[in-house]
Amino acid sequence: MNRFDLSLYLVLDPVLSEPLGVIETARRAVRGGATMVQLRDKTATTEQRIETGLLLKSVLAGSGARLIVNDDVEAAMAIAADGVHIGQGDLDLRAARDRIGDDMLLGLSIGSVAEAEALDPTLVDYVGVGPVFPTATKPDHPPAIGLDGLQAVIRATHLPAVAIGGVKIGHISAILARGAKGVAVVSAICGQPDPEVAARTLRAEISRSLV
Ligand code: TZP
Ligand code: MG
Repeated sequence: MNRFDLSLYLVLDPVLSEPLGVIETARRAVRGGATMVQLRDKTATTEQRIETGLLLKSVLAGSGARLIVNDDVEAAMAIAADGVHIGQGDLDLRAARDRIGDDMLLGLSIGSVAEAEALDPTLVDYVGVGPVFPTATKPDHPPAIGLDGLQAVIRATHLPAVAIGGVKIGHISAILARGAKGVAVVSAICGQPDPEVAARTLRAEISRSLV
């Protein structure tokens, strides 16, 4: 299986990435140390995700950062992305794994111990756990689980976990202390005056917290 580093996982939101846009935001964030980049565009078509995804791929080339596509296996396959991320109920995990094969990464969103216990760990490479804190970025999100909830969910799965939802720099040391391998952020990078500086600052705090 593909190696990957969850420490600073950027989830791109096209609206929040204005005025720079997702391509320039990703370029700068990776320069600042983002290790994973997820294209998450709920309203785009597969063709549009392929177009954007190919541009992202060229921007990430040589950086070591992994490119993940949210919820669209066909777009991920078409651009030969590093992986796909799916939510609860989005797609059948087995069908997604069968379609992408063993070499692409498969990430799954979970938000409870029950969801952690229900997943087949042989199908999934990592889990996104949250929302840890309330966030305006995902208006319809289920109740935030907090740091204790994060730890409980992580302990219920042996998969590497990245924490998501309302994550700001001040939360990083507590999140990593609860067992997460990294943080996934939208608004802490997208729409920041300089996504490179934002990413570099987050990355420095992650490095400090990991020692
Ligand atoms: N899934 C759970 S919370 C969330 C997603 C995509 C949004 C996180 O955005 P932000 O701005 O980092 O709180
Ligand atoms: Mg989804």
